[in-house]
Order: sequence, then structure tokens, then C-alpha cells
Amino acid sequence: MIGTLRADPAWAAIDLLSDVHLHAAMPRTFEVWRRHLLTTPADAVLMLGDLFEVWVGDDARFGGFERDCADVLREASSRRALAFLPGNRDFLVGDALLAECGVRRLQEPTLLDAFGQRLLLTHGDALCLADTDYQQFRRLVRSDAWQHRFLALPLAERQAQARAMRDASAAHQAGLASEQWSDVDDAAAAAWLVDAGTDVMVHGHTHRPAVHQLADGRRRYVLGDWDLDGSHPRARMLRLTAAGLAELDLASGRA
Ligand SMILES: [Mn+2]
Repeated sequence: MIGTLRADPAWAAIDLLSDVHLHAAMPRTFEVWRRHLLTTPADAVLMLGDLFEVWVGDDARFGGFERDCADVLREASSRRALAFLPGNRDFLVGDALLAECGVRRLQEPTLLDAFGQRLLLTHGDALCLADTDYQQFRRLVRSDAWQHRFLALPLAERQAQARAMRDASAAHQAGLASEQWSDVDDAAAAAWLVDAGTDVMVHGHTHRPAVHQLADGRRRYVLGDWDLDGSHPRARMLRLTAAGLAELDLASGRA
């Protein structure tokens, strides 16, 4: 089931970003994200998953770092349209957070119709088919039964379990060469594009920003992750206007 988002006729620019991985231990990343949401010249900001490093339930929004993030979303949504499509880290973002903060939820995937262009937006993890362990895990944690059980746990217990999952995932990735990291399956991406009736996909998740040319003139744009706290500062995103997609990197001041 493909969602749709039709740009408001008054809009002139739409920002597309993903994989900000907001986390209390990354204050510079938070600050650049905050400033961008509040000051971008774009009329809309579409956040395509893994906005948060982890989200264990909307009850976390009442305190600490999560509250700071919610405050930014609420203020930014009073200035421009915001939308969120869930990633593998933050698929538990619920309607309570989004409604309170004025953020529209996007279906996975969503067909964006803007400025005479049609782009299929997805986080990207559902297309990493070679990682069959992950796909099995994804089916489990996206099930209503699992989510119902998990969200019934005390907040501290959910946070502890999420930390353990992050550590296990980092340990798994550390044991692989970068070319072994899972990537989007081009044939599956092309099939999604055929279904959606368009030629251009934008996704994140893999942290490997690029433009891939697929067969029959189709293209797959990959968003980058954000990290302004580490040794390789980066905050890449795409801006869609009537002229097409343009790359920006907030870390280099070219935005
Ligand atoms: Mn991801």
C-alpha cells in the first residue's frame, strides 16, 4: 500500500533528510538539526526515518532529550510543514508525538507529487533483502503483537532492551567489512518504482549517499546520515524544487 503526499501549490522547496540519529550524546548534531528545522528556506521538511537513534515509545517525550526534540518539532511545525516516515530505529514513534508536534505521518513507502515530479520515498530497510536475518527481525518487531507487548513494559525496561539491541547491532556491524553491509536490492527497488508508476526513488538507511542509475532510466537517490559530533562532520540532504533534486551538506556550510 503506497501512501501519497501532494505538495501544497504554494510550496517552492521541499527538504528531504533521514538518518539524523538524534541522541543525547550528540549535542552538535541536535543543534544543527534544530537550527535547520527552524530556519530552512524550504516550505516542508520530510524526515525519512531514523530521525532518532532510538525511540522506545511516546511516553519518553515527557522528559529529557526526547522532550527537547519534541519542542523543536513543535516550534518548527508552526513555521513550515513537517512529515515523518518511520525508520528501523524509530518505528515506535506514535500518533501522540506526531499529533502534539504537528508532524504528518507518511506511509512506508509514499509517493510524493511535487512541482510536476513524482518521487517514491522510503526509509530503505525493507529493500535490503540480502540481510534475511534483519528482514525476519523486521517482520517480528513491526507486528502488532510484538509492539503491544513491548510498549506494555516499563519505560526503563524498554530503554535497557533498546540499548542491548543497539550494542548487538553495532557489534555485528563491526565484524563485517563495509562492502558486506547490507544494501538496497536494485531489482526490488525497480519493482517498487514500477508499482508506484514513477522513475525516481529517494531513501536513506544505508548511510551511503549516492545516485544510482537503474535500468530503463530509473534512479535511486540515497540520503546520507548526520554526524556533527564525530571526526567526519556530515549532514547531507536533498532539496527538491521545480528544477529537480539538489544535494546540500549542512556540515560544509554549502546550504
Ligand atoms: Mn535505518
